[in-house]
Amino acid sequence: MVDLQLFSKERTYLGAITPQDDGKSVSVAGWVYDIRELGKIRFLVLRDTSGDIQVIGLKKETAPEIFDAMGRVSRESVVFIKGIVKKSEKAPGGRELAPETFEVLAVAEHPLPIDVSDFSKTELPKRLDYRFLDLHRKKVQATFKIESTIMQAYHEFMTKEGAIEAQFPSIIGSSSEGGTELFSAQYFEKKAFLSQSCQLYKQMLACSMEKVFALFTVWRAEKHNTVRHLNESRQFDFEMAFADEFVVMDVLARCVQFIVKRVLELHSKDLSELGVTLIVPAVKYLTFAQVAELMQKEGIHMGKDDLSGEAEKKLNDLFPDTIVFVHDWPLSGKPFYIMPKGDGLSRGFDAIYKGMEITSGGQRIHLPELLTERLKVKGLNPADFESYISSFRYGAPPHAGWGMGLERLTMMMLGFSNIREAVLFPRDRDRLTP
Ligand code: AMO
Repeated sequence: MVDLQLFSKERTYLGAITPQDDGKSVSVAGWVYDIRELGKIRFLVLRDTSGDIQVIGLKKETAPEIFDAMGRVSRESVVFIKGIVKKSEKAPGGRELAPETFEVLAVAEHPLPIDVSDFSKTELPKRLDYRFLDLHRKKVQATFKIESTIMQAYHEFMTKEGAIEAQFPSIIGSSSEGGTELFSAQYFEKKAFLSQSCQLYKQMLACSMEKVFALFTVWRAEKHNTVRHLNESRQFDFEMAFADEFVVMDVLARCVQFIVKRVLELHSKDLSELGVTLIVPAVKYLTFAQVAELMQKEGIHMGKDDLSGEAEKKLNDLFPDTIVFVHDWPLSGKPFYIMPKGDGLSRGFDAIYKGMEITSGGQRIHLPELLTERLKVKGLNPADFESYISSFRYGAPPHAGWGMGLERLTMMMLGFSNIREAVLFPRDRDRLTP
């Protein structure tokens, strides 16, 4: 039986083994990716999260019980091996492993319910049904390693900006983005909802702590399945006092550029595994009216107060690898908390990256009377927002912020056509498990 405490101290990760380790004894563990039998030679490819190695069994040299076990073991079973590294020009990575012990820690049943090879053609819905197994695949691991770096880089960037990280309630008493798309919940004798965003809370916090950020889970009860919407998603939220929309658009541009740089620095192997070429995006500012004019010239339809999917794609054709900020957005197309700018315009914006909205934000209303009026215009009842409105009665500075979808950003950076590729366990109209 493998001593796990000892192993955790002695373990060598497969990706760290080089031809220079020739003759070295190593303890390794991982999943059996492939098995090949060539008469008196047995090859087995072992994988862990860092890489893989070819394990070679020779009928003449390898201990008979090990040679037998290598012939019996099933794909994706978990094995622990102690062995000697051998330099080999023919083996991938120029080295292979001659096993001296071979212990199967967990047998994978066969047949596997999905194909987990690097050339798998299993369709996404089936892969998601077996996500735990799908996660054995290199491409899938590369995706979530990169997504982890995206989250860490966001955290690092915000900390350097001097923002404080915050946690907000996920159960709320009234809508934060407008009346629709709310999941309701029973909160003792009261009716409650799952949070649509941390909008109202991050604003209240920014009015005292000045710069705040969160990675916050949101729930939207949108009934339609699309390739860009989830019913549970995560947002990078930022809010800043003494700022208008242009100040926070600049923060966003630098934030996304920082994240992309970090991914480029740390994930060249994962990016090539995914076949992705990534470059640090440029930045472009356009008013909504300018975009409307451009689209008219291009013959592309868009709404009076919203961009169409087609328009977002066109912006990417016109300005590739660019974060396109569309500002001076019509007031009617923005939520109740966005500051009006006059002439039917607002201080709200959207950011489009690689043909998709990744962020929306803007300057907020910090004036209680104006906020009450805007709530009424949007058909909402100011009485439901009393604590939020009154938070602006006692010294609330002008402030602005944004929310960026984690999965949308990952999806666009990695060129996925379906947002579900960027979520470990998606929640959509039909999917509640696993
Ligand atoms: P909004 O609703 O535009 O704004 O959301 C901000 C960003 O979050 C992502 N997003 C989604 N991703 C996947 N599935 C969904 N259903 C979904 N909904 C939103 C998008 C979007 O750009 N409180 C404001 C932000 C702010 O003004 O600070 C808000 O939630 O990338």
